[in-house]
Amino acid sequence: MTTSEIAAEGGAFDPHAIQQKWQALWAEHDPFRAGGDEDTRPRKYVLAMFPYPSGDLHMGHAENYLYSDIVARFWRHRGYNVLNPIGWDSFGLPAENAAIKRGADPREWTYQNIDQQKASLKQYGVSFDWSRVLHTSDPEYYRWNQWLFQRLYDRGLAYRKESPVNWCPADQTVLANEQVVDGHCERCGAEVTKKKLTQWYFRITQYADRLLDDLNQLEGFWPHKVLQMQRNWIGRSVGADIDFEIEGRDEKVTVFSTRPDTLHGATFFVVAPDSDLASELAAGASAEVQERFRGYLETVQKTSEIDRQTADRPKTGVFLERYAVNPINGERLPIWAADYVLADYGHGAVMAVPAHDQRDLDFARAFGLPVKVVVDTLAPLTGAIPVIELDENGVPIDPASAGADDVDPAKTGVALTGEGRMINSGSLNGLSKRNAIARAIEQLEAGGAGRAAKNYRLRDWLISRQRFWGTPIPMVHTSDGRIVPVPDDRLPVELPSITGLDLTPKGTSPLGGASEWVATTDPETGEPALRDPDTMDTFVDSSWYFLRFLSPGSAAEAFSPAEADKWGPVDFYIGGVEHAILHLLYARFITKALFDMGLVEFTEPFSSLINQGMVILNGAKMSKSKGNLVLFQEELEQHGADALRVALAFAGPVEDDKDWADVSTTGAAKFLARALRVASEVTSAPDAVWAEGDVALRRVTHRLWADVHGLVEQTKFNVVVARLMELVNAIRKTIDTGPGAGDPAVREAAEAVAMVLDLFAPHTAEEMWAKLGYAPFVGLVSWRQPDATLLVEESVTAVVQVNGKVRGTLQVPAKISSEELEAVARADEKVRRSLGDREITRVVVRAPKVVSFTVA
Ligand code: ANZ
Repeated sequence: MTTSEIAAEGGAFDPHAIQQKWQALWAEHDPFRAGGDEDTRPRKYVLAMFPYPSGDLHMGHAENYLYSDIVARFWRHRGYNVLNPIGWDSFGLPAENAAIKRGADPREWTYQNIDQQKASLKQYGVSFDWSRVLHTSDPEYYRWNQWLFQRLYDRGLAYRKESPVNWCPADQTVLANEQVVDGHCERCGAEVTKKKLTQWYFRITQYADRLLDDLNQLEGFWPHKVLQMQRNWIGRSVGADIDFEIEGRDEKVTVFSTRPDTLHGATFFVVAPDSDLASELAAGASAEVQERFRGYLETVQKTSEIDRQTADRPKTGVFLERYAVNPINGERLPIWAADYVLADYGHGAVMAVPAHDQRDLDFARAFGLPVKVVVDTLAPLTGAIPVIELDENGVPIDPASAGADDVDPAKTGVALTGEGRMINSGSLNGLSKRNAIARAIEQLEAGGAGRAAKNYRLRDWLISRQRFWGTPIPMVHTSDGRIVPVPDDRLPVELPSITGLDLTPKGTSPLGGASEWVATTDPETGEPALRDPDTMDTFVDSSWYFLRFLSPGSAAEAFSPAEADKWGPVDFYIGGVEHAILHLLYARFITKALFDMGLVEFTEPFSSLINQGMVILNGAKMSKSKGNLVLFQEELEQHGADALRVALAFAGPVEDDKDWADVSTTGAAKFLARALRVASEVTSAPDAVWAEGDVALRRVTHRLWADVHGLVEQTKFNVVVARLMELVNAIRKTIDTGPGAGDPAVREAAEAVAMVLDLFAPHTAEEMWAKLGYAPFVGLVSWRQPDATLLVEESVTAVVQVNGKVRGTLQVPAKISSEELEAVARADEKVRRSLGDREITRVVVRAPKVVSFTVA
């Protein structure tokens, strides 16, 4: 059915006319603007992750901004002063790549798309506070990225270093670890290589412990999966740093180990081939080994980190003809270079304990190195529950009968990683693994050869990019080799015009080619100097944008700490699970850094988080290349905003994927037409006293009032829509076959529909509200309280028959299910007596009235 047919059927439902009318009124009166200091209502900050302006909105956006709008509208109805802002994450590669293709300015593409998305969001009826719009690519915004950079630089949290970085050969830019997925560029899919470059970093590792520990506060408020992904990403390991002497070298080499208890079992030593240490050690070896090492290093440099960490890959390596000395027993350990040790984890070197570490064992077996067991994993620990192992036939292996050979890792190839008691380990002998770890650390500390240490998988955040369309890094390289910040009063460092600039990726920033722009002066001496040509990772922009919304357009500060105190942290944040790691981790880090600067009073930016599912089509992800897109604008034009919104909200739980093939926009449009029609039929006067009305209808209305708060707070939006449909049907029934349209209960119910429908179909809801004789806006009306006397469940009398004779009656809730009714009947004392122990051959249940048993 088309909308015009629906309009004909519903009488007055013309979604486009209603939409235009109410959107014009909202634009004129601005009812959804957040209140200022004069507003005494409590505050709520509702936020959906801001969009990237790539073309028009898609169905994923439709879903995201619908959900945040439902929540924003809900809190307004609850009497809160709600902040629901919108902005654009408008720097980044797609704009630049589109510009290169068409020889245009990335600005044009970006701002055109922003305008289109803005118009679409307005048509969609989202209750944003439009007075706070921001675009991260505006100098007025990115100047504060530069300010943030300087504040981090002041505190040693922004720094430059040379190190091997992930390099995307297609996009010709560096990538953060987070932007490398399975060895490939997250954006373009090209295989990522390593390149040694000097880059700018943010020292997020300094916050690793806090980023990890504070996740506990979010338990129950963020999806558990996201918390777990953050934990794994930070990847804290606890153990010891142990210093080893290297024969013929003055400086000691430190290794990180989670198993200092196994020090006596170390039989060799491994360094990452691509570490400086490996090259240095190799340089002292024979010509032949040097040659072999060089060849090996070349292969390793072409191997991805993922491959290097793959467990079942054959082990490779080169003996460097050098020895390390075990600090605990003076044993000489041959030093190998092998690629399973990574240069940038721990210290890029390990003590190898083949008996108890699988990778070391594989290596030892491949190169014939000794294996020494130091933990007897067969020795029971007091109080420990014995683990019974099964052989390949499923027969329990008796630990007492298992000979040492059965478990010797050198023979079985299986490292002993379990619990047990220390053996062959001098003074550690007899201790459990856990106690031995503690004792070994004490011994190392006492001997000055080691200390307790933690290690993280998390790396510092590489923020410089060799691309044009981003925030220029506000640093200056002086002619005498200093690197100095651009003073605050000279910010922003604005991007130059693209005239005469070649944006094609070349491995260095295109900004370097803007010679007039690059040429500047040393802020301290006034001597000629050069600007840093790199731009910032766009995740910097989104790491603090939620604070900028609090001080829209301020030229004096990035955000007002006083406003942050009033509004922050964000109460309800919603977005895609694709941001589970990067964006959230960076925003959490920057919030903590700002907390340490005394600028915000909270340490976590988002108090609660929801990840919405995806909108898919026939089981498949929608994509331009597959040509299976459902177009937002088309849907909007065909069915109107409200039908689209209701259909999406009704399609299923927020977190689930929604298959557009199962979504019924026509069904939603019909429902809206019915809702509007009942409102127009109401004949009683506004502000009626309805205590007298039809009780059955009143019960449905008040059950909605009783449940709706909880349902929305648990984001069960689809259930709320179902309850609205139920209520509209009940109203229809009362009008058609009950006391009629003049009954006060009809008005009461229709008003409830309008007030709650506002969450999903705000234009229709406003129209209903007007038809019911009230002044706008229903979006600002406080919701009603349920009448407790109407919530008591209605009960009915059910009859129980045995072989056709009435044997009992039961008082049961009117809504009882057949299963429940049968169970209640079977449990009834009188019924049980008349059934006796005869066999029941048939049961017929007609809830809530009859249960009929046939017995033999
Ligand atoms: C000796 C040892 C004995 C180890 C044992 C483990 C078991 P996680 O838990 O991932 O932090 N290691 C240290 N640095 C490394 C590097 N750069 N590349 C590869 N491996 C490295 O792992 C920590 C363990 O990984 C460390 O503890 C070290 O091996 C190894 F029975 O030291 B262990």
